Amino acid sequence: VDLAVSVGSVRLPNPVMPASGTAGHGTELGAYVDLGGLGAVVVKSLAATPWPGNPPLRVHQTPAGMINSVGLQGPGVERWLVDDLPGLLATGARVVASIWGRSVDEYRAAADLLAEAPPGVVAVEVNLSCPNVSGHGIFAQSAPDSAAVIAATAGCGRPRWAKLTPLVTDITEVAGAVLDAGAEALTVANTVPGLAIDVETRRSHLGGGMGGLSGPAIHPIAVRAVYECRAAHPDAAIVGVGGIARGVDAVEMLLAGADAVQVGTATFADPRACAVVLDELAAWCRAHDVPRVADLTGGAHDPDR
Ligand code: RRO
Repeated sequence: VDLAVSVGSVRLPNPVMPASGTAGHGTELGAYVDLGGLGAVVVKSLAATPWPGNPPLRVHQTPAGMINSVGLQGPGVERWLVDDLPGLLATGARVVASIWGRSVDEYRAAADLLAEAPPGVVAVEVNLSCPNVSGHGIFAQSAPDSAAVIAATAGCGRPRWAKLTPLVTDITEVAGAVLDAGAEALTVANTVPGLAIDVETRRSHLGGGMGGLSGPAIHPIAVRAVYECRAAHPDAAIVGVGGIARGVDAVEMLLAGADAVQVGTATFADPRACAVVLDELAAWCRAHDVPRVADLTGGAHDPDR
């Protein structure tokens, strides 16, 4: 099976990568999977400057899925370029840097610092949709705000993937705005804001209060959002993310319209989850006589099948 895919201008040997926030900032998953053998490695969102993140607890399990309020903890782009990136590139991984900011200018600063990153940083995912920036709304809930951030991040000098939230009235409108502003791909989608209350303390289980719900609960939401984006923007590159834990989940996301997929929450239960999804995806293609995994993309839209 030919596993190679393209996400816009970025050629990847296969379509499976860890979602931002699940593989740390460097080689954390390297003890469990061959990072160079994955499609790419997306690191946790970085700001221009170091950021401490939220107080504990930062993750909570519910029957529906996981809720996190990590709060964007990170070393900042400058330290990351020196402390984490060289080791990650040494694994042979294609690296996707994820950036965030509290303002258009903070996004611009983070992007500009990435201009000097080596070519192994193949793309920059612009995280417009973190639910845990205290005191701030979600950029991706506004098409004009999202477009302004994408326009401001061109200085990174590489393809930008806009990471969207599914919690909007019309995700295709935001998608159109970021594509018009220069995004090469859509990453669809981030976690969904949620809250879990400890009935004894009558307070949130999480130190940060609200959190982002992920895992199986959001899989159909993400598949729907990818499907809508593919239908509205047939030529867009799309990276599908949300509740992918097995090969068939990835097949479903590709059929909805994704060119590649990211594995997030499943990685916390099994750090080899990306490798499992990739192996099962390849086996599924063999069993179904699909010679090229790229041929699956958008298959659920094809009226002839
Ligand atoms: O760090 C976080 O709390 C976080 C981020 Br940046 C994000 O984009 N999505 C999420 O669920 N958590």
